[in-house]
Amino acid sequence: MRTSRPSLRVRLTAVLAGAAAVGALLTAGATTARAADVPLRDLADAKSKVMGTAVTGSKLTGTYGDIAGAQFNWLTPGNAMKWGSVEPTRGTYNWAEADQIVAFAEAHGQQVRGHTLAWHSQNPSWLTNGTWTSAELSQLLNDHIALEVGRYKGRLAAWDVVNEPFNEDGTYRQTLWYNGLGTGYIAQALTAARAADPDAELYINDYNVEGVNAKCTALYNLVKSLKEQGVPIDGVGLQAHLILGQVPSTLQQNIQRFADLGVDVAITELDIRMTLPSDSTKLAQQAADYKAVMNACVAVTRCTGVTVWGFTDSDSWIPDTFPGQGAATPYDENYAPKPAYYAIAEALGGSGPSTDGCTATYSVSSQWNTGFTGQVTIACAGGSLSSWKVGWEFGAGQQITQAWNATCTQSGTAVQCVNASYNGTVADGGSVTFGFNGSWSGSNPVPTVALG
Ligand code: 9MR
Repeated sequence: MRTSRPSLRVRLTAVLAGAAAVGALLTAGATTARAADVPLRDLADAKSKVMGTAVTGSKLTGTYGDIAGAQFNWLTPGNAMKWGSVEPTRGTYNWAEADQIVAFAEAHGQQVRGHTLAWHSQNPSWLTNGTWTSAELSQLLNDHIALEVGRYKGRLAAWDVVNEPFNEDGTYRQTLWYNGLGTGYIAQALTAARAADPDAELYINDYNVEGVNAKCTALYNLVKSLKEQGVPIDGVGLQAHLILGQVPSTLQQNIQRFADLGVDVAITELDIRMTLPSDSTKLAQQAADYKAVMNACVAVTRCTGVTVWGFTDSDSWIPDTFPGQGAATPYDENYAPKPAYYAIAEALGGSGPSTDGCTATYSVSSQWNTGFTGQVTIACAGGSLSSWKVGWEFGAGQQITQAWNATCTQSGTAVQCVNASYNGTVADGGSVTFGFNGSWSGSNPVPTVALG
């Protein structure tokens, strides 16, 4: 954190007091009640981290708005602050969605991450199709930053000033800015942003820089050189658009090396995509992946926190961009929290889903000389579940050989079964049953089953 200004933490604490009542009210809503014994934002705050999400302004009502307000203490406009959104025609501005998101954040005691000022994508066509001298381009960049950062001066905690400046091999991306102004556009943009809002933390943000690789090393060398030159740079954003099962093993080490340079690190756009359809095995892997990313951030003091790039699968860029891929966020399309949600909560010191009002009952339905068929019924009365997991110990050498309507694994005497992709939801007053075949010899006592 920079020391010349009140830290983000101090500013957050000031607004969170006012937010507590709002958060408590909203978590009582039907959809989130099962999800959040303690909202993610409160768990994160207790760990001195922030927990954010990208949002779409037009959706910030109903369940989407309730969850965004109750679970997160940091918002990033997914598209609303991009140049193409705010100045589609030269000199004609549209701030409606950006203003709305900032107002929503302030009403919910949340910080906002501005996104983004100097990028090669989602620029207005008048800008990209124009012919500009270096002097004109330089003026356009300065004016845009002065106007947009100035508009929200004192209200945004951070800005992704420069977005995605590198190619995969670590060379500079050939963009409007690089081609017209050389590498100097980066220092220029940062300097202009600092002048327009001295209190905002200024970041460079990129993807495929989560693990140590050529692109990330280029970013590291750039930040080092900017620091040495006294250019205002406060942090590095690791976007983290990840693929199932592929969290880089060097993530924590990489966060640490930036921290050691004297800058903050934020995970800015986390999502973890999978090949559709999702199933319980993939969702369990995704939960483990989310937890690994959270753990890496929690482990490094200068990692300020994690923002997910959309919190629900109904508001994610993945299916449009990667056909056949999706289910990348912590909530499903109907706003039910997925295993990834609970993994985030657990990494922040919280617990898994509450099973209050629900029970699991084990019975043997048939038995023969070496084998048996058993079943477990999960029933809810006064509670509900959006996913479930049951476990027990086979104390007499029994062994599961086959299961249906659940995925069961046995390790030694310990059995664990999780819901299939289609039967995780148990409504209040409803029940779900799964079955299995097992082997036995000697005796086949009924074990005690734990739901959790
Ligand atoms: O989520 C954004 C999506 O709605 C847009 O269509 C897309 C266009 O490029 O940009 C998405 O957000 C991007 C972010 O601004 C920068 N990093 C990559 C994100 C995913 O493309």
